Amino acid sequence: MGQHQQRRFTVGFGPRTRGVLLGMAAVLLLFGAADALTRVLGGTTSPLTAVGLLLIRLLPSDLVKLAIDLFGEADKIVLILSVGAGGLVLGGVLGGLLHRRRRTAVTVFALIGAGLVALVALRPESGPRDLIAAVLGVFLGAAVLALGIPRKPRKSRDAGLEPAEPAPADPTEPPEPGLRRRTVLILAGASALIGTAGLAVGQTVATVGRGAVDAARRFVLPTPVVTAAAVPAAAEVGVDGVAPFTTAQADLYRIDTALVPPAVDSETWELRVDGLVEEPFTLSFAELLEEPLEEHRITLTCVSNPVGGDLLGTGVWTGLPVRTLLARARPHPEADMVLSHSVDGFTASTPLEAMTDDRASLVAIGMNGEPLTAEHGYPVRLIVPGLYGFVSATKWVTRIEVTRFDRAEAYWTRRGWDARAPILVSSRIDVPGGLDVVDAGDIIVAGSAWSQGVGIASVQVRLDDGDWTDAELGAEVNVDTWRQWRLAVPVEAGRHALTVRAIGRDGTVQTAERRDPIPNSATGHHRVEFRAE
Ligand SMILES: Nc1nc2c(c(=O)[nH]1)N[C@H]1C(S)=C(S)[C@@H](COP(=O)(O)O)O[C@H]1N2
Ligand SMILES: [Mo]
Repeated sequence: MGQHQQRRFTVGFGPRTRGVLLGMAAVLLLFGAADALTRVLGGTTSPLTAVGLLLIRLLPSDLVKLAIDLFGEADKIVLILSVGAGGLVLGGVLGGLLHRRRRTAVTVFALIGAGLVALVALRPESGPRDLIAAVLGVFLGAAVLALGIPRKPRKSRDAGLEPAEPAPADPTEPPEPGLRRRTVLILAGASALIGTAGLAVGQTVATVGRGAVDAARRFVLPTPVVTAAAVPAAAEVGVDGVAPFTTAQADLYRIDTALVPPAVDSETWELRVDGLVEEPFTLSFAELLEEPLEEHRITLTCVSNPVGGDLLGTGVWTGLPVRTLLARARPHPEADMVLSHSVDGFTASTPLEAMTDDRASLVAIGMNGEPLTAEHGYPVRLIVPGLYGFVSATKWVTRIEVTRFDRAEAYWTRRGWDARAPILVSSRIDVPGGLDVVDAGDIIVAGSAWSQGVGIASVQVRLDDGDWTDAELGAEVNVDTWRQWRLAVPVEAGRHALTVRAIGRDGTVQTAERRDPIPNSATGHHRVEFRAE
């Protein structure tokens, strides 16, 4: 068997290709094993998650918002896949370097491994379990990469004792790897498989498995001292296709900068109330449950909601008025802001007034009679009527810091968004849907309108360039919730457009001017085009 034959057999599978495959397999195994181990050990943040979170932090906020707009709830999957693809490319490059620039490849891999462990360590929500998983993943990845390190031909020490190895036929040919190429390929394949399976398991448990974790944590909400009245039937206008007045927690939009909802343990959770106050204090979850809790119906809204979008929802929230806690802490007279902090590093700046006046700002533990789910802030979040979520609705809240707007800045404010962002009067057409085909004649148009804290005075609809006509309103539940509306509109066959605008109880007419969400929400009238035949 000559060198000749072997060469022919390995066409396309030279040491470099093997290195590339091993490098990619090493990265897959690193991320996959660490991800699965993180779940098995009960941690929250795997190296993959930590890199994703770092990217969210580093990427321009416009791009992050764009991704949220483009991919909606799938934005996290897209991010994870991109991180994975980037890792594979990097692993391939390092593996390819193994046989000529071994030291560089090994050093860079070691640095990346150390960097990943450091990233996990730096996450506020991660603990020893996350670290152990990350370190093990890095070691496994390193072991696979090491398989590609070429073995130097034996020399000096045993030179005199054993017959020298035959010199390679071609002196420019690099030394062969320490293991036979078949073995190497099998090991690479197996590592890649294990890594992929690990990722699949890890990521699935991290997202889908949440439901089970939530269920395990379920506790019965204490009976509130103030209960919200039932939603009167007249609040719903009875048109199919209109978003239900009450949004199920599972259907509520989710917007946050956490890839995996942090797993916060209610046993160890604490809320610190401090800053510019006379009497800083800390409250445990058990203590919070003992407080006189109240129920309030409130429509939560995201500043990123596009005109006509569905980044809002309504529920009955159970919690303790924030003003009760602030009264206990006694803010200094110069304080004008509450900076609420979360385990995930998110912060929101809320005017102090919005948490001390008589509106229903809550330290909330439940929605629609159930504990919060992990996605929506378990165990405790804030809900403030009249303000967009990014300046008020901190999930997984752990600290209420009383401060001043000229001293502190919140997460999104540092990224170009407003420091204070009251919700603007707005409305949406739910029926007909865009591009629907309807029967000519009287058609029913219906949707929702909101102006939290102020209330909706009227909703007006216009067909094509016609006059604004007042719609019929569903019963008002309170000024902090949205209001349904409907109107019968006579239409002739052909293409048409419907436009809606809302008017607040303070006389503010929803502006027609189109504007991007940044810095304090999109504006413009929702317009739906359809055809009647
Ligand atoms: N900890 C934390 N809280 C957060 C956010 C976040 O990224 N992290 N996002 C805020 C934003 S922008 C909105 S609109 C609401 C959304 O709450 P939901 O996901 O429960 O609907 O949560 C707010 N609270
Ligand atoms: Mo938001």
